[in-house]
Amino acid sequence: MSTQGITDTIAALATPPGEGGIAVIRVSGPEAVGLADRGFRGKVTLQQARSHTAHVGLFVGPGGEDMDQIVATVFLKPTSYTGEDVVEISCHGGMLVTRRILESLYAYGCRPAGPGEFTKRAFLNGRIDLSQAEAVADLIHARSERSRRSSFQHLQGELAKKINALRENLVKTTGLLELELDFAEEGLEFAGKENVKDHILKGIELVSQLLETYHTGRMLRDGVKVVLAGMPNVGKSSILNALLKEDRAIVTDIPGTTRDTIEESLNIRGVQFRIVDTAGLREAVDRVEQEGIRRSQDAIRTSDLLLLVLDSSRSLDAEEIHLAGRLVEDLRGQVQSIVVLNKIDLGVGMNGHLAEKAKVLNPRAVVRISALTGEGIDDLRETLFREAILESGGHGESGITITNARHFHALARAKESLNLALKSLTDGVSGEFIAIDLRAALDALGEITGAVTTDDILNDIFSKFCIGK
Ligand SMILES: Nc1nc2c(ncn2[C@@H]2O[C@H](COP(=O)(O)OP(=O)(O)OP(=O)(O)O)[C@@H](O)[C@H]2O)c(=O)[nH]1
Ligand SMILES: [Mg+2]
Repeated sequence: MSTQGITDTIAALATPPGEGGIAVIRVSGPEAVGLADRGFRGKVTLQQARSHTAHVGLFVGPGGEDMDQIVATVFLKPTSYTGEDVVEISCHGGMLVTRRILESLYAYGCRPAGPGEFTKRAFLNGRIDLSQAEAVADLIHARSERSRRSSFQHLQGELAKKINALRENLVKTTGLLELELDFAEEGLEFAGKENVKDHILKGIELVSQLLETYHTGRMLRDGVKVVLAGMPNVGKSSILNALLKEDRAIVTDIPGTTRDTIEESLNIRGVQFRIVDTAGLREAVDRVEQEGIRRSQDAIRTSDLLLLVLDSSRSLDAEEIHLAGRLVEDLRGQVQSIVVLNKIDLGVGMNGHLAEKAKVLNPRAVVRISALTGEGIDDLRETLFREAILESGGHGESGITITNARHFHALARAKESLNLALKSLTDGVSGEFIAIDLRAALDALGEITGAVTTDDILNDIFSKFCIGK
C-alpha cells in the first residue's frame, strides 16, 4: 500500500470551526503549492518559495476579490506532515473568512479532505506508523496529563520501536525454521530448539507485559470510574459535591433523594476520574427508585474503584445491616473498594458493626471524612489518586502503556499464537507448524504498526478522526 496513485490535492480547516484569533487551512497533495498559489498575492509566488518558509500576502477568490490577509507556510515533500507538498494558510479566525477561502481553494481544484485524511497520507507515505497515527488522535483527545504523556510517547514511536524489535527477532527465528524445512532431507539444523524456545519465551514475556498495562492504560484514557455507593442518606451526593466543589447533585435529609445515577469528571493531579453518584441501596419504595437501584448496581459492577460510604454517626437497623451485608457479599473480590466513614463532625456513633462487615471487602483504605465541613476531603482525593494509579499496577513515567483497544486485541492474538508455537515446540511437532504460528503472531504484531494492514483496518481507524487532522 502506498500513495502511488494519489493524484488529488486535499484541503480542510485544521483548527476548530468557530471564531478565534487565527485559523489554519491545510492543503496537501501533488498540486498543493500550485493550487494555493492561484489565490496567493505576495512578494514572491509560492511556487518560488523554499520549503519551510512563511510568506505574508493576500488571498483572493476566483472572481479576483480579496478575502483576507494571510500567511502561507510552504512545506515541500518529503519533509512535511503528510510527506506530500503542503501549504498551511493562516488566516483570521472567522467562520465566514475560512469558509470563503476554503471554497476558493475548492474552486481552484482542491478536494475537501475526509476525516483523518492528512494523517492517513502521512501513514501511507511512511512518515509515521499506524500506532503513531492513532496517537495523533489520542493526543488531541487527551483530557488528563497522564493520558497526554502516554499518547505523546506513542507518537514518538516508542510502542512501534518495541513491537518492531520483537518482530525482527521473530522474523529471524521463523526464517531459520523455514530454512531448516528446505533442508529437511539433509537433516540440517539451523535454528536450534533451545534458541527458538528462547525467542518465543521472550516474545511471550514482552507481549504479556504490554497486555498488563491495558487496564491502567484504559483508565488513563477514559478516566477512572469511581462509584459512590451505600445506604440512603449516608451523604453520597454530598461527597460528590464536595469533591467537585460545586452543588451538582441534590442533597436533602430525605432518604432516597438520588434516583438516577449522576456522572461527573474530576481531575486529580493530572489523572482523570469519572465520579458516579448513585441511588442509595435499600428495599425500594416505588418503581422509580427500584430502577434507580438497579442502575446503582450496574454502576457498582462496572466500577474501577468503589467508595462504600457509611454514616459513622449512627447505628443501623437490622434491615439496613442485612442489605449492606448483601452488598458486601456480592462484591467480595470483584471490585477494589475504599470504605468512607462520613459525618465524622457528628461524633462517632454505633456503626461499628457495619464497618466491621465492610472489612470482608478487604478495602484498600478506610478514610474518615465530613462532607459537610470538608474535613478529610483532601485525604480522600489523595487516596483516590494513590489507589487508582500507584496501586493498580500503574506505571512509572517511562513504561509504555497500552491504551488502545485495537492494540490490545492484536497483542492478545499475538500471545495466543506464540503460546501455540511454544506448545508445538515442546510437543516436538514439525517446525512447519511452529513457523505457521509464528507467522500468525508476526501478522498480529504487524497490525499494530501497520506493517501488515488492510483497507478495512485503515478505514476504521481514520474514520474516527476529525476532518482536518
Ligand atoms: N452532619 C453532617 N451531615 C451530612 C454530612 N454529609 C451529608 N450530610 C447530610 O446528610 C443528609 C443526606 O445527604 P445526601 O448527600 O443527600 O445523602 P445521599 O447518600 O446522597 O442520600 P440518597 O441520595 O438518599 O441515597 C443531608 O441532610 C446532608 O446535609 C456530613 O458529613 N455531616
Ligand atoms: Mg444522593
